[in-house]
Amino acid sequence: MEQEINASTLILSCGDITKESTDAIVNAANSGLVGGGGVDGAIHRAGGPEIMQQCRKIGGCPTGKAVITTAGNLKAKYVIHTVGPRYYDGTGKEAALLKSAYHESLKLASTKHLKSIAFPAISTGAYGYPIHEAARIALQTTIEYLKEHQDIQLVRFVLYDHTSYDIFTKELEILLSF
Ligand code: AR6
Repeated sequence: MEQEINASTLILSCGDITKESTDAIVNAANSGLVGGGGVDGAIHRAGGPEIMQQCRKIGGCPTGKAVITTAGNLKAKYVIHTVGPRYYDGTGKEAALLKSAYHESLKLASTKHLKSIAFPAISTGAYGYPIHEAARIALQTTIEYLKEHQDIQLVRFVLYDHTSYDIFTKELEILLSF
């Protein structure tokens, strides 16, 4: 699914984010930046050791913030590592922290003058965030950002499976209907 938002294009697609050739791809990392499973493991495996070397130098990233490294052997130029919240019961700061993870990643892309960025569905794997709610927060935050900033031309959400893709598509349709 593709949608123009102000001066930018928002695309939902299904696949493996490590294959993306956007200026940056976003990693769903942990606060130690020590690597792990899921999309984090896939990015480090495909990108090679240079990414981890830079992560070690940076030393960590608080939940809701973002840092940037090279993309090593990947097609993308940079990896933006952000840390989404672990989901407990939704009564804490989960929503605010997930929103912040997307917002800080977009801000970092703007600071680095990047024109395109690809996101996975942050926090919806090992961190257990319910996917409908996570999709709404991801899309709402991105749409708000693109309405306020014209510098990023393309934002892609790369969903790993068809169920996630369908949920993101439905949530985007709902948000656009308002
Ligand atoms: N491309 C796109 N999406 C992917 C890929 C891929 N190659 N692989 C998995 N996903 P997760 P989190 C999807 O667990 O929940 C790690 O161990 C996956 O289906 O990667 O934020 C870190 O080190 C899911 O929808 O990230 C942290 O410790 C989404 O990516 C912790 O997991 C996010 O799942 C972070 O947990």
